[in-house]
Amino acid sequence: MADPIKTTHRPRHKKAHWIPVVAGFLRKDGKILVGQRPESHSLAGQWEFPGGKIEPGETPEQALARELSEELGIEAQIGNLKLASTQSYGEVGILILFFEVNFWKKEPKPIHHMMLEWIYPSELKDRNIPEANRKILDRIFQALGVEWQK
Ligand code: DGT
Repeated sequence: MADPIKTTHRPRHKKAHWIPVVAGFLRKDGKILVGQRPESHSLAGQWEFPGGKIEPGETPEQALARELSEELGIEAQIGNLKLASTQSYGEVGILILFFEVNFWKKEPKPIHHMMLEWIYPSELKDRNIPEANRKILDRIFQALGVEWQK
């Protein structure tokens, strides 16, 4: 008889491969910071929240502080965990943890991104954003305390 609670199509001998990612919601004057992913990377040209992969040995907060320093040149104080999302890219899954970032020193610079922009959250709908974020846009709006209209 077929297993009624089977939830995965992955063959049993294949190990799951997950990559943990952190991203930050940086807010200023009702706007949020997004960066355009560089040409040389996956999802090139898409607008993302600054962040990146957690390295072994790091806490999520340490990883995000490091990524924001490397990518934006800022010294950030990482706030609360607001949201989590998963997305599969072929054989690999990513788990993204979104944190609010309310305080930082220095002005963000596009060290890593093609471009940085402060946009109103409502503008996210019309941007080319990663599917991982698109599919939870309603929850992103809720986390940002913004009215969600389709
Ligand atoms: P990659 O993906 O191998 O070209 O390497 P990186 O270093 O460009 O990727 P990285 O470190 O930005 O990893 C973040 C992964 O999470 C990447 O696969 C894109 C995905 N992602 C989905 N939404 C977001 C987001 O809002 N922010 C960031 N930073 N990454 C996101």
